[in-house]
Amino acid sequence: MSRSAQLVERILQGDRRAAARAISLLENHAPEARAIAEGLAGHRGKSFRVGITGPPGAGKSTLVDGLARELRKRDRTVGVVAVDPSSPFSGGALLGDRVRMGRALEDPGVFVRSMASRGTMGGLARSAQEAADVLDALGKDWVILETVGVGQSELAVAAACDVTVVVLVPEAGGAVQAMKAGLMEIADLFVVNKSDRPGADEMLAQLRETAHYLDREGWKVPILKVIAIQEQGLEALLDRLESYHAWLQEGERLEEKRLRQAALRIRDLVRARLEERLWLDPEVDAVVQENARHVLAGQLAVHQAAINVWGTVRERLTELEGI
Ligand SMILES: Nc1nc2c(ncn2[C@@H]2O[C@H](COP(=O)(O)OP(=O)(O)OP(=O)(O)O)[C@@H](O)[C@H]2O)c(=O)[nH]1
Ligand SMILES: [Mg+2]
Repeated sequence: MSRSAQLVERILQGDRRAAARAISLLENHAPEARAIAEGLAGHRGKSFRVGITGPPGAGKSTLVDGLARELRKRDRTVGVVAVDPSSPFSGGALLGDRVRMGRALEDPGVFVRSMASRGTMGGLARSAQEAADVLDALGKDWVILETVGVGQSELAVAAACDVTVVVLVPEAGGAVQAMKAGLMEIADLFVVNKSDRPGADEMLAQLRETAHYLDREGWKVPILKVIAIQEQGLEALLDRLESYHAWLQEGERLEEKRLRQAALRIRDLVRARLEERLWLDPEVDAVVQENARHVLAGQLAVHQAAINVWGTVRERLTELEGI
């Protein structure tokens, strides 16, 4: 049996160290990464995947910690992938998250992993979902992915889950701010955290008005008042998440949602690989540079330059090795 196959075997038996190791190898695009991903392919889809996102400091980690403990009370095991935008480190939980998620971490039924969003070469969504795949294979009933809701790749992490929870706070500038950040489109459920602070009820009212227009194929997007730090509203939140899970499992909803997401993951990977291959290819780059000079000299419209580059791209594509 190959080393990757052994690692996958150990993950399937619930070996946490093997899981941690596999996540690192996947994250670093190690030579074994592809074999591990292939080994895991037949073992995904069992866990309920929850994306939690929102502005920096909204209380997401505090909420995840509370949710994890609440889930444990209901006898569910939990995996957490926390994407930290500020951290240049990767591998293992970071000190900050260790402190904030302290209580949940002591429980063997909970597995927490932090990853840095820097240096993932635009493949953040992929790395995070692959880490979630590992925790899925490890047998965690729920896998929660926490990302800060800034930037497309961070939003993509949360949007690629079975359910997306958007965490807002009273002082975040209300629903308008959330709309601008692209959070409205991806939310299946809103949490107004830090509801111990002034302005919480206004925020709730504003959100209710806006969320009224949201269309989620018949799912009415709930808006919940939470004080994560006092563990208030967590049971209600978990109840709603369970309802959403049950709703998804009616008919083909879950399957269809996952199918759309799998298609997105495939497109995303092909696009990333294409760009890596093409824009780093010296021949293509030379044509891009040459055309850029012509554009600057007023000899070419950008559109025409793109057509020229496209010609070279088509030729090079047939010569480049596969992904
Ligand atoms: N007043 C109040 N403070 C809270 C609440 N929940 C979390 N906090 C505090 O808000 C701060 C940020 O909490 P985190 O859980 O780290 O927030 P986060 O969204 O994970 O932060 P990033 O991951 O850095 O974006 C901490 O000081 C928490 O103690 C709450 O319900 N009320
Ligand atoms: Mg956090």
